[in-house]
Amino acid sequence: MKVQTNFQEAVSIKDAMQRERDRDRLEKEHLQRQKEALVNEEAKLQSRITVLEKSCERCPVGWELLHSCYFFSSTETGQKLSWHRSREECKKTGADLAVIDSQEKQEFISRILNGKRTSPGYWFTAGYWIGLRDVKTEGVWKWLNGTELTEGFWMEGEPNDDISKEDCAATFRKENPLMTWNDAPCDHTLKWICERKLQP
Ligand code: 2F8
Ligand code: CA
Repeated sequence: MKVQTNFQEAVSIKDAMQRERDRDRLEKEHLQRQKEALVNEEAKLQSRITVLEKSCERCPVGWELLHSCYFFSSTETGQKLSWHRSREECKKTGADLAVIDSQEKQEFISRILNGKRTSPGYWFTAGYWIGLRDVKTEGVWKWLNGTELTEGFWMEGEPNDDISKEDCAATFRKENPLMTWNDAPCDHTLKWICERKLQP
């Protein structure tokens, strides 16, 4: 009888231990999954920190980094200025109007503009001045750094020197990121994009 009781006790202890082992196994798997999720999350946060640190270290707050720092004048205030006055505003911050002399920069700027809300009114009132003009010789477009335009990202039919008065270039929020520029009269008022070189 005693042997029988001992045997039953041993069986129930074994069952209990087995159940405990199964619970531990499930708990371990659950913790393993949680650990993997946390490791993933940590990697994502770390890469976000790296991007933010890179940009904060190198550009002032509110400026965007792509080789240089870029500033887009405020959509909130809606302030618009002539090309020259816009340039003066950039200069006050140690910058100048943006030189968009590569497809990479053009796509970067278009992506930022496409993330902004559309302004009401005619499309040609909602652009941003850039550092490009053809004041010296009509049709010869020069960047503010003195180089001549080689690759332009003009809208269809532009530049057209409308009413023979359009010597300054602006970029707009357009669906096609590679066709966003228009030439406009330099005293037309628009927002602006400044570019500040990174300190070496
Ligand atoms: O149709 C294109 C034409 O649209 C406007 O004129 C109606 C623009 N004007 C200004 O930006 C001030 C022209 O530059 C543009 O070519
Ligand atoms: Ca035009």
